[in-house]
Amino acid sequence: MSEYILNVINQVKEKNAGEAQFIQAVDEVLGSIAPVVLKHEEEYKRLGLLERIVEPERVISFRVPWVDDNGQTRVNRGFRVQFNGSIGPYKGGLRFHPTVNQSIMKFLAFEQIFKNALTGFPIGGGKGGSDFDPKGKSDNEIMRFCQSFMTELQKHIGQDVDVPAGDIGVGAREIGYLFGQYRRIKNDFEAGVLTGKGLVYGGSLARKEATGYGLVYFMQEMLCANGLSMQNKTVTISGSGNVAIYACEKAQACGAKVVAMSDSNGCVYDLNGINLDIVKEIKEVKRGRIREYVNYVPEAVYMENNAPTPAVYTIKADVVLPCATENDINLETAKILVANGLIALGEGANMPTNKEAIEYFLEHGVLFAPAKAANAGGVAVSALEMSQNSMRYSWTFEEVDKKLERIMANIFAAAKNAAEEYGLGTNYLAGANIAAFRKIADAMIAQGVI
Ligand code: NDP
Ligand code: 2IT
Repeated sequence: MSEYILNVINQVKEKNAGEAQFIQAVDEVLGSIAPVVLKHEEEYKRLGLLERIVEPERVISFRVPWVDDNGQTRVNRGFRVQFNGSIGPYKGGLRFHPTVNQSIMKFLAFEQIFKNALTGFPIGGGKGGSDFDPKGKSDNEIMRFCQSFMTELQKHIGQDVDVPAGDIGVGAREIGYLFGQYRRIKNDFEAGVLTGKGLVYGGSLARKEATGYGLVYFMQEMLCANGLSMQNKTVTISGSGNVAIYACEKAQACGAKVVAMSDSNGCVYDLNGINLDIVKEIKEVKRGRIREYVNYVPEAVYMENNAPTPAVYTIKADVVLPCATENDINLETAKILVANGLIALGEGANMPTNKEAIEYFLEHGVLFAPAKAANAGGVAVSALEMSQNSMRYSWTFEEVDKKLERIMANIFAAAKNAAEEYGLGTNYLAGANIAAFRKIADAMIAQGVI
């Protein structure tokens, strides 16, 4: 390990005390790029490269007041972290969830820098959101919240400045309200200012499916490179939101059997294979809970979460796709998964696996597909949406899907090649971090000390 890296990690811990998720994300990235840093240590030190890469270019925090259906004024906190714009306009999703705070925003924006670099598109790293809880809110409350949020956010974004999209709690409905308010304030149809838009006003076909499909394309590449495939594998998926649903759809299309999906309360286990139409009906149409699945399929079992291990991870599976939230899998959970015969794990969520669990997986020969590579399909198709908006043209579903498949194969190749170049075997986490870091470092060095 390089002393320079250790010093920077210590500085980050001191300067960002209390920001546990941000420190964790920095530690994971910097902890795995030592082979590159050691080669250029004097230059990087002189240029303060690592000190700059861990400091956001800008953190914006703002008040979001709105009035609920009872006439009561509520106040939430909004954020946009514009972390690194060296390879393009800041790009990254918006998360609406009660746990949102500055640490989570900074970890997500930091991860996004490297993920976006891996896509091959000219997009920098950013993230935003609010501690607003969309659960149980009426459609009108969601609209008023989105309008208030955008009234402030619009000062800081633009199609060549910063381009938000969805994340947890932000889907097509929210993007629609956000886009409407932006257009109204700016009096300008600036289609490329947000991605994940509805298809009738500038959205891209296959954006909704992109993260989940991309995750399975990446898994196919990784399994294939190791003489395996998704065919006939038993799969469990955490979450039942956007990423989880389309990961399930593509896994099933590849001949895998998905036996469980979850939400934050618990999971459903269906030995005959999850009926995805029912999950879509519950989650996309009714905005209900996954436990309702057993009302449609009485043979299925609902398992309530019993801390510390979420129920979905107690089920035997060859392939596990965590698609819910961060730090879902700790060492204890990792041990259960390995004891149950886990072959491969693909991170659809951002940072769902903590450091000890990752180390345990790597030590036990589990093929590990790291988030910033494996879930990059969503932001990659967002970049394709920006391209289509610039051209005032749209590609067919098949065209976008084909491009996505190629992009995911390229990302896997970049992670694999970097891992091999540095003698890291199948450590695709280190490979992805190294491949992305080299690109960001080159761009930052070329642009001088800014
Ligand atoms: P959605 O809001 O559509 O779905 C989120 C899912 O995760 C729900 O099933 C939700 O359950 C569950 N979940 C959320 N928070 C928690 C929690 N604290 N504990 C347990 N379960 C939880 O979000 P997405 O599918 O878009 O996002 C899922 C993950 O994928 C996130 O980590 C996100 O950052 C990442 N991601 C998303 C991309 C995208 O394009 N949307 C792109 C790349 C990564 P419940 O309803 O009970 O809250
Ligand atoms: O984490 C992510 O990559 C996203 N939520 C998608 C970001 C985007 O700009 O499409």
